[in-house]
Amino acid sequence: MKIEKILSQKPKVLSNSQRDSYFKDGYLVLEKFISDEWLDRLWAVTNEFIDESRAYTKSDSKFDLDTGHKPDDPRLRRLTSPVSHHETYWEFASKGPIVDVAEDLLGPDVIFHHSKLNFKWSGGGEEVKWHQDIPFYPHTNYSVLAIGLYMNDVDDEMGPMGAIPGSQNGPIYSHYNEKNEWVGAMPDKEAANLPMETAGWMRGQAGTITIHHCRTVHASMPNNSSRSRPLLINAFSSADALPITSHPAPCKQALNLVRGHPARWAEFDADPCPLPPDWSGGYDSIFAAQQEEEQATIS
Ligand SMILES: O=C(O)CCC(=O)C(=O)O
Repeated sequence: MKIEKILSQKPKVLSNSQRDSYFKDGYLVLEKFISDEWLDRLWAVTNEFIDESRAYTKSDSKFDLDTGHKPDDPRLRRLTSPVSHHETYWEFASKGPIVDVAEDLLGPDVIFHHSKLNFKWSGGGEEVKWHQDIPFYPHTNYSVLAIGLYMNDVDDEMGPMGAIPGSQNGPIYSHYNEKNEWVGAMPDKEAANLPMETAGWMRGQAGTITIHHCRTVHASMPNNSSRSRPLLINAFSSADALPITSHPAPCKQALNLVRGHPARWAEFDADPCPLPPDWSGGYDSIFAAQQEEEQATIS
């Protein structure tokens, strides 16, 4: 949906200056936006999954294991598609307070795209290199965003999300390497030219949410602290933004309408978007792609 049209609707939870800031910078942080009650519920189910992962010795479509993962010392990179694994995650993604935020920034008709829980474990949890989300899942227009929830307090040592302000209005970069292999990150040469000194690093207490536009260039550093940094990410689009490639993390909730009405018209943006590989045969994770492990995948 076009920005002017979104802004013509009365916001539910954001102020007009917060909406202006999101559209100007391409990201927004809302400190302690999620209640302790929600956090407790999400932690209860997350702890169950961490326990379940102890029995795993290799990554699969559910658990992406970090180096050194073992039964008495679980280390997870990601729980893929949490909404597929527990109703609480889906309730949060489809009825939780983040849906109001999505509506204020995408317009009244909102589609759920995918979810992931990136742990960035203590003592070296992996970096996420500079990238944009939209090359992983191109849509007919760019009214697409991701909302992250910090489930722990996150400071500079813990690999907070960083974004380059205004980059959502700049080029969309190739996420392939010089051998034409998908690596899920901008080429190092291009990343070196980013105005790094302008990057906004999104720290915050548990319950803080981060919101980034699908074209915003973003990254996060390794977590060298002794605390893990679980970030529960849910991505949404305006209903008039239709995916044009296979869904990288298909699940029964993918592309469900979570607010408003189904679109009767698709909106097309003239700005071209690079295409990812064909995901129809499945995928791994951004971590595997960026570390150039066997297979490449979703942001
Ligand atoms: O977990 C993070 O710090 C960043 C995640 C991210 O950018 C992504 O999964 O697209």
